[in-house]
Amino acid sequence: MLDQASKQVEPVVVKERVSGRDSAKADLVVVANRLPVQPSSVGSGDGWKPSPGGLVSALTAVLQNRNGLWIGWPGTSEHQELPLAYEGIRLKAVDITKEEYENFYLGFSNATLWPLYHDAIRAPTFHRHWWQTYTKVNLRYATAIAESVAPGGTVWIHDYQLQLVPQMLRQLRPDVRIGFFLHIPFPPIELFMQLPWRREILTGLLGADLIGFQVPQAASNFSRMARRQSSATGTDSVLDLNGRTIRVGAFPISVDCEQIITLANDPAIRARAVEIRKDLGDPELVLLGVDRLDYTKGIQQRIKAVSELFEDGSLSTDKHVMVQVAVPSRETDAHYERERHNLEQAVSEMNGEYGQVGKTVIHYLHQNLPFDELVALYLVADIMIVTPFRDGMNLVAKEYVMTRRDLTGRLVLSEFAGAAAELRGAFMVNPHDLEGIKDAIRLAANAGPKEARDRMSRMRRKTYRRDVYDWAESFLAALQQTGM
Ligand code: GDG
Repeated sequence: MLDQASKQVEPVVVKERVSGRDSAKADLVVVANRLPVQPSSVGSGDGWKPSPGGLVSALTAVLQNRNGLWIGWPGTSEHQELPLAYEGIRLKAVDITKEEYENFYLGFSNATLWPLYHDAIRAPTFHRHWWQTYTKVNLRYATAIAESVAPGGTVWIHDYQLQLVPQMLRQLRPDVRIGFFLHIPFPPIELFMQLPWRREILTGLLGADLIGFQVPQAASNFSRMARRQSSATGTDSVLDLNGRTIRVGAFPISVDCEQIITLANDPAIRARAVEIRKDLGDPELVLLGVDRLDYTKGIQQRIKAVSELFEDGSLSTDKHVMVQVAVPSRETDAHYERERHNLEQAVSEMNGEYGQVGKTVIHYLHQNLPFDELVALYLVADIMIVTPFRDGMNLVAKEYVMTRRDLTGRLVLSEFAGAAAELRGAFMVNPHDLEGIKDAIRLAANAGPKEARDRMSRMRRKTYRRDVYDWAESFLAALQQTGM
């Protein structure tokens, strides 16, 4: 399919003289499925607001000083005039129709690639018409980039929705440097082999000069797969494809540490944390989970574990309480709808079984909270439970650690989150092992203050050493070192 799509593309003639810098063209282009702004509220015509998150801040910062442009989908198919710039960087929209959104985004990206790349926790669905739309939309992104990047410029493409873009762009603009970063895991060979379009995806990615992953294991999975399914030769970190060198490596993403520390020290947020604790009935111990409501995050398994701890008396209604934030996500997908239904049933069973009048054992919020409120919750949480079955990194774990300046919090963390490689001070769990999760929560609850302090300070030091700005700079520095 890629070959067919590529044949339709006439290489863009680069008209500018390489020596003359055209300021209308960008020296650095960031390309992501979404733009850093989103409609204030769909259909209201109220305008745009920045998309939240450290990633947007970090990428905005690297674009600001480099004549940068961000290309992405505005998050709505309704026609609203997009601002030309955000925080001093230019924006360019790629339009996606409602039907394309269904096939490209909800379909191929989220119902084929997402489950396949997350250990096939849910069976991936393969549809040829989804794939065709994925190819078509990727080509639209590649064309938009080719029209916008300055001669010899640099392009940084993000994530699983855009894996064909590197090779498409290389054909259109062989003069530019291309980096690609995958935010989610890259699966082991046995799983990736299921994909009917595995060769096309590999060819797409191999169009980049630098391919970045969250952890070394993902980089190695990719390189092994490339050597097996394409004519690439080489090692896990350097591949040669028809005389062209492709670098492959791990660039673990992080959070905006200073911003989180500032929020965690903010008197208003600290006061809010005290208030939340009081509202929860001033318990001895607060357990917290914060996730997008996604079947990869292991939320139900965690709730079952906590529920059994109430049942066997390890936790008691008088002293312990849990809060679970489940941010609404991909709600039109049947798997997500079922996940929500089952989760809400588990929550209500737990409260029905162990709650008392005036005492809820698990507080469940199916909401997208303001970040300040999230930080207040992190400050309240004595034990943070992060138990994904598979996760590229997991920023929640790193955010929690950065809020805990007093070194009192404890983190229970899945071995299968990318963050586990760095946050060695966590109480590690295999998220499939219910008894193991229970043991880890018991251990976390019973750890003495010194042990908790030692573990937390190790995790804070490690996280603080490399924030999201370092991540972006290190990826770009590695990209600049690739050969042209
Ligand atoms: C993908 C990969 C990788 C959560 N609830 C609220 C809220 N959040 C914010 C958190 C955090 C972000 O959402 C979640 O990031 P994660 O990393 O935990 O997970 P994914 O969304 O699956 O992200 C993942 C990441 O990309 C980056 O590369 O780590 O592995 O799957 O920042 O703070 N934010 C607000 N309200 C909430 O209720 N404002």
